[in-house]
Amino acid sequence: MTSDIYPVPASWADSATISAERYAADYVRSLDDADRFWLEQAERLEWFTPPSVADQSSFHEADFGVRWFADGVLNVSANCIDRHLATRGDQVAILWEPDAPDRPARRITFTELHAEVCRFANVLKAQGVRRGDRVTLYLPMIPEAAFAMLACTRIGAIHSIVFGGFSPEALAGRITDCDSRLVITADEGCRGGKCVSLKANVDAAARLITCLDTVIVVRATGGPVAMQDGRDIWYHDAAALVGGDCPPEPMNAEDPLFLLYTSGSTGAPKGVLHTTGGYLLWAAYTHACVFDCRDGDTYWCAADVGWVTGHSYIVYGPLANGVTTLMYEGVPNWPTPARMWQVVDRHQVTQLYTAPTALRALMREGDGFVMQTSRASLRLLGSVGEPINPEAWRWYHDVVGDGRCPIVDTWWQTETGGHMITPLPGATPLKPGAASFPFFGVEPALVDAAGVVLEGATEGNLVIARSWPGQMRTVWGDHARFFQTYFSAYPGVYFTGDGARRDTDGYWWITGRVDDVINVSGHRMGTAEVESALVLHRSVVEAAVVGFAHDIKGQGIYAYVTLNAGEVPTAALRKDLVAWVRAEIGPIATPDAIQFTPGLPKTRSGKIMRRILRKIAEGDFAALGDTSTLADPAVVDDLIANRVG
Ligand code: 6R9
Repeated sequence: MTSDIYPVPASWADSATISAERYAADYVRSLDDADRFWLEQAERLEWFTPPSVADQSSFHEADFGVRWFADGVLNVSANCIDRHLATRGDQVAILWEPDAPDRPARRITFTELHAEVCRFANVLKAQGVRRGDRVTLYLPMIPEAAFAMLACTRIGAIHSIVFGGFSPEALAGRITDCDSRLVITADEGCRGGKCVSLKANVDAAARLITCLDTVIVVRATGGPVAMQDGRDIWYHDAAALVGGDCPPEPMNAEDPLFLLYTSGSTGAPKGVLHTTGGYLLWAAYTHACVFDCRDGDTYWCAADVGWVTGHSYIVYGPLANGVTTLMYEGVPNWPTPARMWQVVDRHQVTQLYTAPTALRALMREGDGFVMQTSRASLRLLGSVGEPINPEAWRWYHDVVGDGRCPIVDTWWQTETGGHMITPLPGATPLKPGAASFPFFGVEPALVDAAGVVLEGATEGNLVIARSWPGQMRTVWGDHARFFQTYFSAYPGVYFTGDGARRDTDGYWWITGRVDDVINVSGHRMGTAEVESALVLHRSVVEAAVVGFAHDIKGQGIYAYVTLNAGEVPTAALRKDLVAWVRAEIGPIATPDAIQFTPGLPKTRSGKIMRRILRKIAEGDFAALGDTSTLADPAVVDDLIANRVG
């Protein structure tokens, strides 16, 4: 690990909202005088009824629950739009850059956003959507995705966004789990010059389920679409029939805001539920402190709205703060590896927030593509999604940012709603690869396997010792699973699933997942999900999936597959299995390696020893550890001999 320290640049130290002194003082206050601190922060939002209480949460089984600002009443779209109209009506709210660089950008002002969102909300109402109903969004990265999200919040409907890269099967599972009767999609989504028919995927999903009765289709590309009578409606037709006025629905702070499905170490993806007040405050406050945007800034978070990063840091955080947010339809390296830097120049981007996997892929193309652009507008760089290796960090800092811009390496999760451990640009001297210090109100701790709290410079399992406003409230339809997943391993604290190290200067370094979750190109995936997909194939009797270190993706997917008796392992079958997993889950779950094996290493009680499988996938045969508890130690030799490298 590196010990370099990059001091706070003078330009930031002089002007940042949060200085080092302010961070130190307010962090202590946020823990020692938490309720007062959070009621003060809540004033950042506009409430119909301001809250009189802050934290009423408990992580203990007897009175378990997460609750914040419980008597407050507000509306998210009013906070993200209406309250800016008087002061920023003509300012661009959403600046949209299309996939193809020769197509025009779209600039939607706050006034226009208000009109679009009100109209969209009225379309939903006309379709019978009411407070508390679930609406599934399966959309490309077009402004209508943000309009639809905000329209849901305006009328108190709960949105559930499914990433456009998920397959019809995955989409169907997420629609039925929350019993959503309406889906909003588009004709096609285009990324990297290739168009995918999202509407056709919705049609395929609809054939697998029964709850869906309305599909609203946004015309994005004009590509071919089959409309089903009585179920499918063009958005532009429906919009022409409704009025443009839609007052925001007063919502309780603890009313559900959105659901987002995410992978865990066991079972099917779970619907993470966030609520109205705490989530919005967390998104807005972290966004304000971490990115420190000023009037005139153009802030770009290069994520997809299908992931939590897109929710909190493309839409809700920046818009709540009245910041111009750039939304990019395409991919980082098309039509050229210079594309991201060209977008930065074209729109004079001031803050850029992206993922290490994109940086590693672009870094590999050489510095030339970066150097042909100016990037002089950039003041701050951000990283999210996985640990950033020091090499990629230095390239980002030295080449992309010309050594001028601080990097905020933000550690957080779908479950946390927003940043948890992160540098603040005016307060934190940086160490490449360290997430550095906890945000206000966040109390991280390290525990060993037995749950004993570890002090000083050490490494362990990362837990959070108290609630924070942006914390998820439940797993949709399964509150017991919420407790079981996050609060049962170490009683009284929230278990993140990550490992971390605290160094002698008190910096926090995230070391990666300690459970059966892997991180492929910044996308979170349960190994169990890929295994379930594999065993659905008629040739497969058993499968075990592990992650392995991958230069670009961070982690790759390595699958061990046992075939049914009589099945012959062939290259064609291997190809077929890869296609199968892509169809079951989506391209993001494409296995990088499939190894056919007559058996898996199991204990006598039948538990698969994943530790051994991980080592073999890594090619690390020397350190397999104790294999004596295996029912059949000979499988290990076969696994080593037939490793796919
Ligand atoms: C925001 C997001 C969460 C998991 C998390 C951790 C990894 C995210 C990180 C990071 C190291 C960072 N992770 N940011 N690891 N440094 N800056 O990515 O949410 O998709 O739920 O993934 O991603 O392992 O537990 P999500």
